Amino acid sequence: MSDCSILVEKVVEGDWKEIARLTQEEIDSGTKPEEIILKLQAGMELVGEKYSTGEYFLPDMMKSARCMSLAFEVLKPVVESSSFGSLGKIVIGTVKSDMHDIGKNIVTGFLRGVGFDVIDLGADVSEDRFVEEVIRHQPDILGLSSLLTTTMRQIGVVIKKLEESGFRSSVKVIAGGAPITEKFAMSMGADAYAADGGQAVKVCKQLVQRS
Ligand code: B12
Repeated sequence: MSDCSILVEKVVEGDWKEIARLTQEEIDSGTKPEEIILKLQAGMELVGEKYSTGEYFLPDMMKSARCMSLAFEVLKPVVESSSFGSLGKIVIGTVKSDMHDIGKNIVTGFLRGVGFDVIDLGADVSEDRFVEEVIRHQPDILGLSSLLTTTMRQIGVVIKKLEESGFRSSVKVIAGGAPITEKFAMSMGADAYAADGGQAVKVCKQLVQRS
């Protein structure tokens, strides 16, 4: 099995020009999309570390983000190709003041791939908008993503707003994102947590069975 090393190298270097072709080659050689995503995610963690230590700056992170997004554009049709009926409805978004959406997009792809109907609100979504969309779409699950320690408490703010609006009991809330742990998600009042797309599929299936 391939270790996706060229692909990871390109993502870490922020060299986006050949990313789409290399990703397609990786798929064609039989590597599972989940495997490719996990490897690329590890590459992005390395980019984050380089940013923390001052080796990389914001433009470097942006170039790597572009690579990751381009790779996922190629992976998306493979991950999302589903012939199942709807398993349930999910509204998902990244919380207010947080622009990170790559992980959320990947989770969305996985959930759609197994047959969930997912309404993606994008990034930087306010608590008011989350509540409005829950009222409008009446989803089974609300997914909240946060990548910054400065925005992770916003998960609790959204859940509190849902409580105040009287809609908390109508929807299960799942939270995720690099700084989020199961313990933290629960302390914010969420029903569930998942660390990645694969786990999110498993947990969301359990959540709809329980409701
Ligand atoms: C790419 C990136 C960016 C890109 C984002 C582009 C985009 N469209 O998303 C850009 C360049 C814009 C960016 C900007 C910033 N960033 Co940034 N960024 C990253 C980086 C390198 C990778 C994130 C990523 O895409 N990872 C790959 C994906 C696949 O992984 P993931 O997001 O974790 O998602 C997985 C899981 O977490 C989970 N998941 C995610 N969401 C959800 C939701 C649900 C419901 C579930 C169940 C699961 C789930 O499943 C996903 C798939 O497996 C991280 C480093 C890191 N270690 O995370 C820093 C990082 C998050 N950024 C950081 C910082 C500081 C910033 C800036 C403040 C920098 C600045 N000075 O401006 C800004 C903030 C902008 C803002 N307001 O949001 C810090 C945060 C530190 C902290 N303490 O909070 C990090 C950790 C880098 C570092 N080491 O310092 N960033």
